[in-house]
Amino acid sequence: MSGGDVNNKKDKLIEQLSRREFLREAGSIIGGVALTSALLLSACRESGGITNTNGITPTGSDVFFSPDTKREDRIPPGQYQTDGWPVLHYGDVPQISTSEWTFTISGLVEQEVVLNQAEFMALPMMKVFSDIHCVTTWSRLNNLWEGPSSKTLAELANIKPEAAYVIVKAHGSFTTNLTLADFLERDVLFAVKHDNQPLTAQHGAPVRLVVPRLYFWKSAKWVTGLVFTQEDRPGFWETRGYHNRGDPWLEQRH
Ligand SMILES: Nc1nc2c(c(=O)[nH]1)N[C@H]1C(S)=C(S)[C@@H](COP(=O)(O)O)O[C@H]1N2
Ligand SMILES: [Mo]
Repeated sequence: MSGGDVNNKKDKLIEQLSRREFLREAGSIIGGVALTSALLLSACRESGGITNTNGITPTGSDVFFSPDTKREDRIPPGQYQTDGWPVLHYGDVPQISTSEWTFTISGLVEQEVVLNQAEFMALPMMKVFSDIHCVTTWSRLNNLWEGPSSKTLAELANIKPEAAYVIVKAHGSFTTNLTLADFLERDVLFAVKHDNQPLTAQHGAPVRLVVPRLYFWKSAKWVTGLVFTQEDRPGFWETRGYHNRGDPWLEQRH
C-alpha cells in the first residue's frame, strides 16, 4: 500500500468510528428523552453521591464506572489512601513536542496506524471513573479520566486473531506488557484529561494509558504506541522485579 492509501484508509476508519459513536449518542439522546428521570435516578445511584477532592461529581450515562469503585471497601490489602497525587516514574519528565508526537500501532495488525496529535484528539472519547493503586502502597480514589478507549485503538488497527498480548511503548525505551484480555477491559483508556483538566506533563501528557484494575505501573505515561504480539514481553518494571500482571486485590506486587 502506498502512503496515500494508508492515510485514506486511516481517515475512513476514523470517520467510521466517529460516526458509530455519533449514532450511539444520537440513539441515547432519543431514548434518553423518554427516560430522563430514570437516567437521572440511576446517575445519582451510580455516583453514590461522590464528590472528589477536585470537586468532581461523576454522573451521567457517559461515564463508565470501573467496577472496583463499587466495592464496599475500596482500599486493597497493604495500601493506604492519599488525597494528593504523587508523581512517580523512572528518569526525568520528558519534554514532548506535540507537533512531533505520534502514536503508532504495529505488530499483529491488519493495518499499521500512525496518528498525529490532531488525529488522536479527533478519536471518539470516553470517560472512566476509577481508583489508583501504586505498588509503593498509596491509593488515590475517585479519578475521572477522559480519552479514547483501548477498544477504539484496537479497532482502528484491526488486530489479527493470533494477537494475545499488547506491549505498550512510551517515551524513551519504557514499555509495559498486558494480556489482550486485560487491555480490552471496558475501563481501559488512553487519557488526555484528568478531572476535566488536560493531563499535565508530569502525569504523562500528551497521552497516558490507564488500566484501573491493575497496579499503576501498568498505566504508562507519555505513550507513543502499541505493539500487538503473540508472545509476552515483560516490560521495564516487570523485568526489574515487579509482578508480570499486578492485581492489587491479590497483592501481586513482586
Ligand atoms: N513512561 C513511564 N510511565 C510510567 C512509569 C515510568 O517509570 N515511566 N512509572 C509507573 C509507575 S511505577 C507509577 S506508580 C505511575 C505513576 O503515575 P503518576 O506519576 O501520574 O502518579 O506511572 C507509571 N507509568
Ligand atoms: Mo508505581
